[in-house]
Amino acid sequence: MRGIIIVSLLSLQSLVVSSSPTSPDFNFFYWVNYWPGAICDSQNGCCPPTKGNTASDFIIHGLWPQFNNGTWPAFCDQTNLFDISKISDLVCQMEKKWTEWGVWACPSNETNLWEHEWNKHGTCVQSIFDHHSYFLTNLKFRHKLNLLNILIQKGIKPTDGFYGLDEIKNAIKCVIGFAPGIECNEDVKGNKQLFQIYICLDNYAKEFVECPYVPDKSCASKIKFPKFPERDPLSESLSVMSSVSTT
Ligand code: U2P
Repeated sequence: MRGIIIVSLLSLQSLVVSSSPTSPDFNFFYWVNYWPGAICDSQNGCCPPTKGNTASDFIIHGLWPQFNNGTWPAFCDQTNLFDISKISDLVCQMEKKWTEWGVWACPSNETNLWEHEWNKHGTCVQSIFDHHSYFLTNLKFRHKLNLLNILIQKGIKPTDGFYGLDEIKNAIKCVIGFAPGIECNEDVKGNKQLFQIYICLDNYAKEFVECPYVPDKSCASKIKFPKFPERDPLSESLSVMSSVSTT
């Protein structure tokens, strides 16, 4: 009798193991947000999102699977490319938090960035996410973590002032427990400035973790936190180059 119970338990266990989702074949995630001001003042102008929010804030770039050695998979599945119909209930939220501030093409195309992020990164994480859960996970973290507020609370404001790189990292570490990676670019005068923030998540994108591989993204020890692109009070549009390709 006891033998039968043990055999049944073992077969039940193998059933559970074989029916659970496959485990991730990458090591962790970068969840990356960018600061539009650093795009616009690196080029003397930029193209604001045509729809959605242009309030001063960080914007989602994407959720990127990573390997511990600093490399990453990309464009893993040509058979399941971006399909907006699978995320139609999320579009309103994405228009607020996940927009594209273009520098090359105006007007910027609302869905370009979403399509690119799914095709490049989302197709590599299908062991844990489908279309909907990939985009929803980004939005959930965006609601959970207000990076601009975290910095402002520590006196780090987007007013073209300079702040210590460690000061910025520590402000975020105080809240999530782990230092983020910071990517800089240069303004037109050559000043290094805050461009993107890399938050590390475990390989199921559930928890913040210590970055297994810290991206070295060309910052200086003091970096500029650029202003958010300003509105043109006359046209109600942003004072950038949005008129270029609409003519
Ligand atoms: O660096 C260029 C682009 O490659 C992707 N990337 C970069 C670094 C990294 O550690 N992981 C990673 O995925 C990003 O892809 P994107 O979605 O922007 O095309 C990054 O911008």
